[in-house]
Amino acid sequence: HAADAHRTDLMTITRHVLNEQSKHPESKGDFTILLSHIVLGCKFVCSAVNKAGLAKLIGLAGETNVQGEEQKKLDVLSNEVFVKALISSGRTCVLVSEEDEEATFVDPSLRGKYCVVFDPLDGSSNIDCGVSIGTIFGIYMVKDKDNVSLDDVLQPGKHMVAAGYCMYGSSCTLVLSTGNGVNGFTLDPSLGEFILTHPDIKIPKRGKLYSVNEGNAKNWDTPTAKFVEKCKFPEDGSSPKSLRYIGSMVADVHRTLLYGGIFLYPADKKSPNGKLRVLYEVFPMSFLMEQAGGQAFTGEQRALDLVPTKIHQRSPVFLGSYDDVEEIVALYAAEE
Ligand code: AHM
Ligand code: MG
Repeated sequence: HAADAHRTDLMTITRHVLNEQSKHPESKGDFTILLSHIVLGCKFVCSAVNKAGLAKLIGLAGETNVQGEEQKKLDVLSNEVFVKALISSGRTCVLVSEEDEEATFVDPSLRGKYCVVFDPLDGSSNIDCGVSIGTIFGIYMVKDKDNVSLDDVLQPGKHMVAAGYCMYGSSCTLVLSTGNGVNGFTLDPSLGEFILTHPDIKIPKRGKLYSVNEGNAKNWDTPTAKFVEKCKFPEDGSSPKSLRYIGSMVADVHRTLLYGGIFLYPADKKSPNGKLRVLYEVFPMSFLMEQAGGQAFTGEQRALDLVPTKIHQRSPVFLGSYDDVEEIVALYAAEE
């Protein structure tokens, strides 16, 4: 039985990536090693998030515990774990984290050919009430290992070689693309391994859900306002869409990827560039959406074509099912 084969022939994330890389004869296993360090970071954060309520890890940055040691907030702790894991992999040269103002340039002795941009714990304002949060990452390849600069990460998203996220929810799910489709893996806590549970994810061509912070509506531009109005009062006789908004990007994007629909964090009068960060939020999620057959748009262009000029730059984003994003593209085109 196929189900039996599944139970006894476990496709771990490492095995899956090794299979993919073996199609490239020039591959020396560096990517697999890098990924195993990212996976380690995700497992650490998963375990810390699960214990957060118990261990009182939350909200204690700057305070001291009974041993007189400083307790760290979960996002600070997660960042340290990722930075150290990435450096020690020996496969990275530039790191950009949402938690660090400056990029980290890895010491030449430990340098490898990959640049990693990441948000170690996105949606951390949701920790205290147990809502799903996640880690988001994108990976670029450096041009010249001996001549590394910020230009290596100030690249359009279409130059990424891989992107993914890990969601710490009712289960721990890692979704990854190495530019050849999208696959989802679920952590089996008894094995400590991510097992392929969602092979070759494709987003429905059109969805029944929209996801946006409507509390910002009074400051929206015309295309965004028109689009959301059409979700609620369709003019073509179709059913209205349902609203789902968690306020945690990984969870909102994960649902959009699996069920279809559209997620938007648009520009508004108060935040002309929206809220989400280009390098480690907009790009990785846009990369995954395109790889799953959906699309991602900034209000001006294909999201992955955007060329960032600052590492913490923000951009509006509309991403999800192909046909749903096509509608917002048309509304912006009609504005011009
Ligand atoms: P954070 O980096 O401060 O955690 O903010 C990012 C989060 C995203 O996960 C989410 O999509 C967005 O902020 C929600 O913003 P808002 O509360 O404005 O709706
Ligand atoms: Mg964030």
